[in-house]
Amino acid sequence: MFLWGTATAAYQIEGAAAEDGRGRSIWDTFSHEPGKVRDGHTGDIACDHYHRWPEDVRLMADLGVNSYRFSISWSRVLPAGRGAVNPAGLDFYDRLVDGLCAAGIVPAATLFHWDLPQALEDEGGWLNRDTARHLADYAALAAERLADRVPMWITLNEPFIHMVFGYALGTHAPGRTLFLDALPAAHHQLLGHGLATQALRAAGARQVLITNNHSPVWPDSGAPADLAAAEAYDTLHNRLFTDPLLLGAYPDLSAFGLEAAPAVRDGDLEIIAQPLDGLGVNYYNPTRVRAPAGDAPPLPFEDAGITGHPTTAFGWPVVPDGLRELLTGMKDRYGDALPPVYVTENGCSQPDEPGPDGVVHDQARIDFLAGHLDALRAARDAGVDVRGYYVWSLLDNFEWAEGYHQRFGLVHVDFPTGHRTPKASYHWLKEFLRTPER
Ligand code: PNW
Repeated sequence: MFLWGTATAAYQIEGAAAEDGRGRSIWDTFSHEPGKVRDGHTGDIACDHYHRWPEDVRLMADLGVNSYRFSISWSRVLPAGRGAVNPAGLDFYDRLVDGLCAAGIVPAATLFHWDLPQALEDEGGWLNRDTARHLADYAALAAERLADRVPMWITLNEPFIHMVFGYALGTHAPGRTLFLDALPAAHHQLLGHGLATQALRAAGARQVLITNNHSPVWPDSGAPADLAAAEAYDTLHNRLFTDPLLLGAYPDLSAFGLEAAPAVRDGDLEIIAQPLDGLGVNYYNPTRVRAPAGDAPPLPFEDAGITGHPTTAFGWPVVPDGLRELLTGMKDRYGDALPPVYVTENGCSQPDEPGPDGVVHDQARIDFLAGHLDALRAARDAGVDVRGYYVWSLLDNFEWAEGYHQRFGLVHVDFPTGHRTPKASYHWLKEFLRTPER
């Protein structure tokens, strides 16, 4: 059965930040620090999904999706990241999973969608190798409770974006500005993925995946310097987090002045490269890259920007065929080592306010989805084994450093009342999901 779903993440929708024993995460800390999130928005209340989840399950059932990708808040389940369990936290996900199953929706649970327990950050976060082991212990706990009903487990969401924004540039929690010294956070996340995979399987998880963010990379010209820049960017964005999983080795990092990936110990790559049941791929847009200006540039590439395409409210270029290019390119690169692919996120932000008729006429989102679904079809027809597609996102939600300013939902959410109204794109997708040929 092809999985058609919507995706969300705990900190972006749940709210109830201090309720029922939930511990603090790095996003609670970061969002409450003045100047970090636009207009001081926080996820304290968000979509109040913690209380309104039955309505959200009904919205998905009515939409006609057969799967839902959500994330578990680590600090709701383990307030200090390890040690004492918060039973009320596990109970919440238990109720949600039961509700999904009753509605015929296959749950796909992500363990880590960027909301590290603050207590673990205080010990170094992903710069500390021990965090990998704590992820595995948390994975075992979650799976022991839920794996009888949750067939699909995703260890990490976009470790690349988490490393770059959280540890290299500091625009996301935990707000560190380490630039290339952030790289141990790459290896420790991957090690955590490997250890968590073992723990999940031991606890009865049927399918284990990881979700990586990928972007087709376009050189700005055919000049050798631009080609080298594109290759360097491709290494960082696409290969750094996927080669170790599928090929058992890090890509060549010499363009970054490194002889080897930092923090790697003997035996780590065997743990990281265990077989996967699927690869989650998040696609938003391609990246055009050129050679950097100056004599001693900090990085071996520069963003050249993409013109000639429509853009989302975020300013991201809309290039539907990039999804086909990405998926067929991954099959070319990894061949038989590429497991079944699940597009675990794809979507766009739009300034969606209801019109005078109370309806959000998000035609640009309909065009976005129609184009990307065509590209998905083309990739499948070209022989890529794609088994799922999840729209980001079910609801307008807390869009990280942008707060509530970027709206990605198929369903409009009025903040802070939390009132939900399906947008035109929701009705369009519902029709799409009803058609037998897709
Ligand atoms: C993803 N980029 O993040 C995340 O998984 C979601 O939580 C998030 O809400 C969604 O995409 C929309 O932003 C990304 O700059 C953040 O390329 C940044 C990028 C890509 C994905």
